[in-house]
Amino acid sequence: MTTVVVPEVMGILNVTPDSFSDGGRFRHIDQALRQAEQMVADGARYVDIGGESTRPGAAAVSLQEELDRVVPLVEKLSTRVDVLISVDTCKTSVMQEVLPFNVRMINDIKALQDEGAVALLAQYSTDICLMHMQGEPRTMQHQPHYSEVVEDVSDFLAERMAICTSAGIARERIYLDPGFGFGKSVTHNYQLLQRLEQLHRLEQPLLIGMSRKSMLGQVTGRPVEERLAASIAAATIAAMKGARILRVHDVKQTVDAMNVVAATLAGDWT
Ligand code: 7PM
Repeated sequence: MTTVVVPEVMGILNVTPDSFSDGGRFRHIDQALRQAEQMVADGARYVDIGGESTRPGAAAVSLQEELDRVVPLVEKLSTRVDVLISVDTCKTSVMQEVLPFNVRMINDIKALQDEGAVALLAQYSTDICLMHMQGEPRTMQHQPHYSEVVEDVSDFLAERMAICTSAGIARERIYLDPGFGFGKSVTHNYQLLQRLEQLHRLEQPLLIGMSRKSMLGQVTGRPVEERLAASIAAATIAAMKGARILRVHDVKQTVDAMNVVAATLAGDWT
């Protein structure tokens, strides 16, 4: 039997009422727990919990509101569901409240740039995802500009990683993410996907999120609720280019695709 590595699947569990594709259906904890259980049954290794909408143009969520949405869910999930918990936040005070629970990853679209975030994470052993974003969520899609997008994203991630390791965060804890859709034109996104391998030069595992994003809507002409096939294509491409974790809405279908990738890479089925 040949063993091959295909990406782990991270299911997106959004607890924001204005989440762009789930319409706030998971506002209630019980529903969120059931959703997490289903994701595990479908083959997710992680669930990613985010209480702040990062939709381009979205209003910022207050700290108290984010805490109210996220902390009780993390607490219950950590004792009741056998899954690795990722918390999607860029606020140091939210990290501080969830880290004492059994959290495996802090997924930060601002790459630990909030004050005190790096120092806080240095005191824990949680994994960290450092994501690239140009600008701020509210305005990031207005005229994104790069001298060379893959180089620029790579340089940013290398710099954030250096700041983390200098503060005492072990390299083994760090995942990198080019941040598809975050301050990028459609062309920038496809240049990043075309040359994803280039990010392996940083020698860290890659976490990739393209599920239902507008880069898929643009090339298919589909609205967000009709982007499953495009999302599976994008996930498969990222897998073939060596991504370690795929952050997705549609866990079951993505896991099926990853089983096809695994059989292909192995040239075998077991
Ligand atoms: C509205 C627009 C709501 C965009 C949500 C989003 C990523 C992430 C998000 C990603 C990592 C989405 C995004 N995307 N974290 N959080 N990487 N690490 O489509 O690509 O889910 S939020």
